[in-house]
Amino acid sequence: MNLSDIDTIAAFSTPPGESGLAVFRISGPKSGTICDQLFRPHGAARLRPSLMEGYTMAPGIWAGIDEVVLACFKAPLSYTGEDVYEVSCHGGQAVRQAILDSAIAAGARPAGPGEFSRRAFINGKMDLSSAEAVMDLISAQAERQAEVAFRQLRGGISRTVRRRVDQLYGVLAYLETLLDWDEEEERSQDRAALILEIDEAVAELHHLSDTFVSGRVIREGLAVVIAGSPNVGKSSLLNALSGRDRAIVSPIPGTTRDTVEVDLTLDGYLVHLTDTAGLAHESRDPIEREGIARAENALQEADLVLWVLSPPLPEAAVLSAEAARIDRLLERGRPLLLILGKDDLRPALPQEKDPAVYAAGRFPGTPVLAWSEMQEEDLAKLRHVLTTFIEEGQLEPGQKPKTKPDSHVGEGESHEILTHARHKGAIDRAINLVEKAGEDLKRGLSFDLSAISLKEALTELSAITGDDVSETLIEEIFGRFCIGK
Ligand SMILES: Nc1nc2c(ncn2[C@@H]2O[C@H](COP(=O)(O)OP(=O)(O)O)[C@@H](O)[C@H]2O)c(=O)[nH]1
Ligand SMILES: [Mg+2]
Repeated sequence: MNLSDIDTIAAFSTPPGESGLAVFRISGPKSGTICDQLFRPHGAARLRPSLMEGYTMAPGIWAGIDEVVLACFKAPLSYTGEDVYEVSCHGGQAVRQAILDSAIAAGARPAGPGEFSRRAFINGKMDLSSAEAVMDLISAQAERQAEVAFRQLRGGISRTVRRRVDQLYGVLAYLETLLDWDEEEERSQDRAALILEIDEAVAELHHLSDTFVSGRVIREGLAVVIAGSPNVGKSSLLNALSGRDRAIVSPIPGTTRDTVEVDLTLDGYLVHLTDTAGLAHESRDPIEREGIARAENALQEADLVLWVLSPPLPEAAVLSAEAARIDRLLERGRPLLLILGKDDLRPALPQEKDPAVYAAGRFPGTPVLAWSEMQEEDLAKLRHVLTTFIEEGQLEPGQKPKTKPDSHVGEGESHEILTHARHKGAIDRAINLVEKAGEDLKRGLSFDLSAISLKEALTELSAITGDDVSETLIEEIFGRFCIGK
């Protein structure tokens, strides 16, 4: 594309509303000329320094709009790789509108979502996974989300992926040299060396793919759903965990009729907590029935279920209906923690009414946690169980290595975590293809077959970094960005 074909885009990078300052950006070949029309520096500055104070003007009229600071970033040393001018103005609706209108009148076009970052990607200022991380960093609510996004913004995923790409290109080159030889000359040690390299690449790719379990939870948050019979203390549990009186608590069964959702952070991780209407009883009330249906839906989406069983246990028929519901969740492999609620009441209970005794007999092997809102240490224990679940992907600590993001940002590249389904999908498809290449080699098949699989795997991996990517995918990714980024 010819430089003169590229238009100059402009947008506010700060959100609408009143603020002390707002940032307006112009990027493209005409941004300098546009600024000459919009901006008049204080005094008679002849040279254009990189930072200037002055006024923005309505072009042609030279009526002042606002007192501003103008920063110039000359190509290619700018975010987009083009000439970029950044105006820091006062953040009010009228000023913002006047500056945007003036820039458009002077020849700029309003930028679409993600257009600045898209230009940065096209101009080689950042790779695709780093550009995706920019948006993750902007939308991060919890510390760990931000931490992982920042690592990816700095190219963590790309470096890890490119190492595998380089390794596989090496294998491919080796294969292609062997392809030029006669079959007779093929040496078994060449085949063995190739298989070894491929196995190593597959192991590394699997390792990366496995990080998605905690990576997805870090980026999207952990969906925790509290369920159980009416009046067992579910809403009290949500309030205790969130530290807010978010759900109404009362001794009247059926108080919570709809799902109640609250977002909280636990040790820097984002958790979406949902309280549900009591589940395990028949109801004729249509509103309560709708509440129960919504609870069932929430359970379908849960990453983790906290099922509360509290004393006194209900009569046998009701309890067995509840147990059948728990069985169904466990059969589907849904991670579930039995919360033995109202633990403070347990000492006075007869054995047959004790949820702990019941749970041990009916659900052996299912993790349990004693809980009372009266016992302060229980909250710390529950928070610990949840954090462990996020970090280790299981409720019982200490079995799997931690995949917690390495806080030593920039040092080494060993602990990259996949957080995007797009990246995970590409890695998994690449694994299948590389594995196939290895199997074909092991079976003594022609090198051509393995070369074809490897090339396809390389295409998959290159789509992560954007080194080989379709226009449609670029559109789709940057279209999800906000305007001004
Ligand atoms: N003794 C005791 N009472 C509790 C505890 N948690 C909740 N409750 C009481 O149990 C009743 C029902 O609580 P609620 O949270 O509304 O239960 P839900 O219907 O399951 O949401 C309320 O009167 C709460 O004060 C607890 O840990 N110990
Ligand atoms: Mg409730």
